[in-house]
Amino acid sequence: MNTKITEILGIEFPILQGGMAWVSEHKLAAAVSNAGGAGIIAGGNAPADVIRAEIHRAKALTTKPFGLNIMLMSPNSDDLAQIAIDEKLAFVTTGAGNPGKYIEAWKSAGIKVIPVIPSVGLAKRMARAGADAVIAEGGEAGGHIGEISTMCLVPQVVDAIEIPVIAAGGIADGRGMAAAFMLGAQGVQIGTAFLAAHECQIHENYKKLVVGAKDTDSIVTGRIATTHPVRGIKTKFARAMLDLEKSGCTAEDFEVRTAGALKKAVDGNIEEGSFMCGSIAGMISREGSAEEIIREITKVAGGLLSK
Ligand code: TUI
Repeated sequence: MNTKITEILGIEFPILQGGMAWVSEHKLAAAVSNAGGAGIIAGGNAPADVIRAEIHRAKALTTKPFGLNIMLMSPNSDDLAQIAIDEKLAFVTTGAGNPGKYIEAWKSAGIKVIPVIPSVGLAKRMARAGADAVIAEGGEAGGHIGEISTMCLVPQVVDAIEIPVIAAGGIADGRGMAAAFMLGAQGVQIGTAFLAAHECQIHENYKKLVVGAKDTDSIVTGRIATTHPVRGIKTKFARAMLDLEKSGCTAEDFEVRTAGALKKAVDGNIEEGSFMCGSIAGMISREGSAEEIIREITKVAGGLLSK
């Protein structure tokens, strides 16, 4: 399982934990890093001080490398970018935008830079700007997504750039990991499967929705009313939001109705929560520790790849 990604990040298995806003906090990140993967604390929209405290808590739980995910639509991005430097983190992943303006400062500080990209064009720009690797995330992923599927995006990105590619979106077991490697990826990012980790602190209602989901239970909202579509569980609330945008509501209306909905989901609010997760949720059928999840995925992927 040694690849350029394990080498760059100094980890045992080429598995990055998804940077999921409100979900990826210190206990999950430390557990993934302690199990040999790359744990990640997600900044989301949280205030910078809250994230600094999360980083300190993670440092108390692991001596292994872990990273920070910066959601670039957050008003706190500048502060979080600086925190990564102050805290001498091993790596940064970014989402929902172009992190170009931060790359030089991160690289000077010795931080590995790994942007999430939804297209070949952005992958090329990131490679030119000095990124160490990219995460090619397909539309099967949870949360804010691009248009292209993982199966189509990953090989095109692999062909277009020289730096290593990490595949994301729809990968939750060893078969998915092996398939991603066949497409040319040198690592995978896994989010949805870690929602079912014992160390993941989300409300039991959220875990039950993920574990109980079947293949057709995720939908994408925000495609009509906004520029940032989001995939999550098809709850009554999510269907109501889809109806709302189909009825021709303004972007502002939609934002008002969905503001804070991810935090509500993490707190277990079935009526008003946005239970973001990937369309692979249908395959997640039980909870386990982060270590069990990583061991199982790498065992199966390793077996398939060695055949
Ligand atoms: O960022 C994500 N997933 C997320 S962020 C998030 S928080 C949120 N909450 C409510 C509404 C919207 C977001 C929940 N899930 N994944 C990585 C990702 N990045 N997916 C797509 C992109 C992306 C999109 C456009 C990356 C770059 C990009 O660039 C546009 C440009 O500036 O060129």
